[in-house]
Amino acid sequence: MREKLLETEKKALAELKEIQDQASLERFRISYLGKKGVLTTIMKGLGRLDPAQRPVIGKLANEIKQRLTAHYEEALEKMKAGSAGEAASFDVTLPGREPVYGHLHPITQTIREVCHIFEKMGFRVVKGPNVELDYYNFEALNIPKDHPARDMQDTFYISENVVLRTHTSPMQVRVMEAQKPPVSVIAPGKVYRRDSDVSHTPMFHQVEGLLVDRDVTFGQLKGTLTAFVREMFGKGTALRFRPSFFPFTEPSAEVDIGCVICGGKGCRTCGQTGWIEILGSGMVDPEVYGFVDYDPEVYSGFAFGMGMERIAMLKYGIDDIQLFFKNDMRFLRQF
Ligand code: 2U9
Repeated sequence: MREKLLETEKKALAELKEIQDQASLERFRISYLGKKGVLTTIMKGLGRLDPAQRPVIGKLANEIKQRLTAHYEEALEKMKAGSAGEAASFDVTLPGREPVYGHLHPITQTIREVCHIFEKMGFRVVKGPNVELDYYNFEALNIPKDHPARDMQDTFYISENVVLRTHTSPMQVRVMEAQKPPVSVIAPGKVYRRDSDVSHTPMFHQVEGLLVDRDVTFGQLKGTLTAFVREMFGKGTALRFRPSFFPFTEPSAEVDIGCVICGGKGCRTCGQTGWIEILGSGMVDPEVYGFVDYDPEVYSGFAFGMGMERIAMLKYGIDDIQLFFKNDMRFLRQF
């Protein structure tokens, strides 16, 4: 027992010599001097010794505990003085470390810029659920059950009647359901389609607009979108309206702007046409009014929709949509 005690003391002192930080010092205290520490455990076992041996070994154990406690306290004092010295030698006049500032993602910036332009024209921003009822996403937008857009290939189904919205249009239906005209809203947000290649991602961002009132005309649609394009892409931007088809608008038109890359001369980006499609639009199909209890004889309106990734790519001259979703700081820092 005597050897065991002396050996323990030797080992503890060797360990204490190597200790450099307060956490290790505390661990040392607990393991040697604490209530469940080595010395206390040894002392508890004294009862099993020969009665003649007990006082001798007990005394030795006590002495060792006292010596180790003194060494421990000395080490603790030294360490405290050391860290105070370190603090004293710290130069408080050194310039601070520059924090890394973040900023909004380029797509968020683009959404805000687009919304702001329409807000200045009197449109109100509305937001709604990304998980939508089939009714709001398709049925009420005059997209019947057998329409190809409803195919599992194009739409993410949550269940038979619930989908990830494929456009933000359901929100406009909800607004019309809730209020009578005049309505002028802009609906930004994420939309989902089962598409993934160099120019498509399964989730992207749209901004859609809707304006319904008495005597709304296609001329007003043209004026509104022309004002938007000129503010977004510059005063001199050329634009044209091209006939198109959407189930929820009649007549429908796609809007092209003069190619931002070649200035209209013809290049790879515009497929040598000098024009680039940026959004879709049209007069709200009277069929849609039937679903929200608006009288198509009294009211008319226009709607439009655009993809934010596409708008941002054109505005900033980016040729790969995937860059928006890779979180590569070398790309994001530029905005
Ligand atoms: C209601 C009635 C009509 C919204 C519209 C488009 C035309 C359109 C596409 C542009 C590129 C979607 O992001 S994209 O792929 N959108 O072409 N969207 S009219 O029409 C509505 C919306 C709601 C009640």
